Amino acid sequence: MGKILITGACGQLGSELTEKLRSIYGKEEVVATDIQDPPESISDGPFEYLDVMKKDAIAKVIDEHDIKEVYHLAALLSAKAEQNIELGWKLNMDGLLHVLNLAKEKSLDKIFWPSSIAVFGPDAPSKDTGQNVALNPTTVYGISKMAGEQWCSYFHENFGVDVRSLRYPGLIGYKSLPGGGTTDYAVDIHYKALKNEPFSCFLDKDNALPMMYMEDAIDATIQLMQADESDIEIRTSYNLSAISFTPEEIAEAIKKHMPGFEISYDPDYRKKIADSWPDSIDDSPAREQWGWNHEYDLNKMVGDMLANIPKANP
Ligand code: AKB
Repeated sequence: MGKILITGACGQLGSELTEKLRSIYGKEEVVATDIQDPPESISDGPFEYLDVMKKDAIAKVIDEHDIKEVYHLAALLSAKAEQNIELGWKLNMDGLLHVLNLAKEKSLDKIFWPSSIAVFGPDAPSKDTGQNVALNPTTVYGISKMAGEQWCSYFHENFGVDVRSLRYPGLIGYKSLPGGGTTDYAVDIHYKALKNEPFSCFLDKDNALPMMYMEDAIDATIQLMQADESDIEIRTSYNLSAISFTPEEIAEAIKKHMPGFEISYDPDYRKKIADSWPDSIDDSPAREQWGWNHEYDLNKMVGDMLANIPKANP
């Protein structure tokens, strides 16, 4: 088997996925790439600087490292893309199309590409949003994810590219910080609590959003990529769900550990983005077709975050 390439490996998801894939397949088998300097946890294995908007540069890494599988994670998240719409579109679309075309041209084995709950717009049912409801996203990020899903399906249908995808909810982990997302508050809140500082939230207290603990997100990703090709019936992207909570609810869960914790609300432009997304997701196709099951609920996640952030940041 050839090696695995990860783009956007220094990001919140990328850094955890790099570690996990290296622990499964061996350090030398997983080539991490990014445009930023790698943290130590990534630079202790193969690393290349790579701008995914340059197709030739991606092709060179694929050839030089005998790559057969790509986890293409490099992207601008929702809040950042809203502030730089041209870059949001260019990075998110060009990067994906380059990877899909290279998968076709070089007969790569498998591609993973993350979609998001951002594909849904305000007209989708807000509770238990199903797999096949209308997608009318109102953010640049959401539009890029919706178009990307259709490209994945197109390359699978027409060129046999084995591309697999998940619509991630907001991801919460203690090993690295997210950057530029609307769901980032749910990570930052733990850091403030541990510093005994009050937290000012950029969403309203009742802005419910679908969320997931990073351990679950990594398990889902590996499970999807290891599933038999015949079990993968959806080639756009699978709904994926674990928990759903409001800022007020996560603050209450933190207060169980830190009774003095204080939260206040100062909604900004990100509230409009959150308002356009579902409150919760129905992911039954993922559960039925390849056995997905989450492990962490809100309280278990908060307890784990509060226990592990100090260990990860000594
Ligand atoms: C974001 O907030 O932009 C991301 C996402 C939900 O895709 N975390």
